[in-house]
Amino acid sequence: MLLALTREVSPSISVCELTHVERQPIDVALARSQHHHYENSLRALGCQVISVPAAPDLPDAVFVEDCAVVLDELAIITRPGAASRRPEVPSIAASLAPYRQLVYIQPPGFLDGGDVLRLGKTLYIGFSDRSNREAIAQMQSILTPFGYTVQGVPITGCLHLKSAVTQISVETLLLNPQWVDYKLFSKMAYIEVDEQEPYGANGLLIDDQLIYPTSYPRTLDHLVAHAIQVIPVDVSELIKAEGAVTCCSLVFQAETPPNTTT
Ligand code: CIR
Repeated sequence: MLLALTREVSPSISVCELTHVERQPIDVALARSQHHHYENSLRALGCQVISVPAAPDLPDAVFVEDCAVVLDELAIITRPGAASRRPEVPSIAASLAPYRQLVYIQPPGFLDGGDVLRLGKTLYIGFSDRSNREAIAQMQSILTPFGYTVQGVPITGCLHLKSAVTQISVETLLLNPQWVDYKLFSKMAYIEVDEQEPYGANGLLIDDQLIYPTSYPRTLDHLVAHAIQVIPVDVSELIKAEGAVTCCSLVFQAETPPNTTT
């Protein structure tokens, strides 16, 4: 079945890492309620939600995507680019251990899962402040034996590759052309974000349904007009922490072991 690892919003989220957005007050109670709705959307799409132990002192702990890249054959445990986020990793690794062989990114490599876009057997990895060439080279040597191709992708102006581009259907990407070059993904069709919604390229595709933030209504309308099946979620408080929808879960196929919580 499909599992989704998530972790609750930390009470310290207001002091999260921020790179490209200005700090604004975050309503923690609202962020938590939005996160619960997000988890319910995952459940409605057939996921069993597994909770990683809370980490109240780690402001960005809700953004579990950055700590691992889960593939069918193994999970790569990352070394996040922001040092403040590295203590998030052991609990994510422990939560994934029942399901996958774990392989770790080693220093001096660093990598955030938000920089990794998998399209079939190709992993596109953003060269960002959070992911370096050393880690991308490690990904290549870990994954080549499993038949994957790893390709580094330049990005500008945003935090992660998946801030700039995500997959929204089998053959379609959603992207911000200011931040990433669509020609890198020439086998795919693409839809651009609305000019007024530069942060709107992050959607979470589960089967043929797209979890997508209500904060980007113009882009949402374009998606619906292109017959994308959208599940709208309000994650406005998580967006203030420079997150969106892919970053709040790790979704993968697995047998369910006993004693898991939903
Ligand atoms: C950070 O800067 O690390 C967090 N405030 C936001 C991380 C969002 N992660 C993601 O989109 N994969």
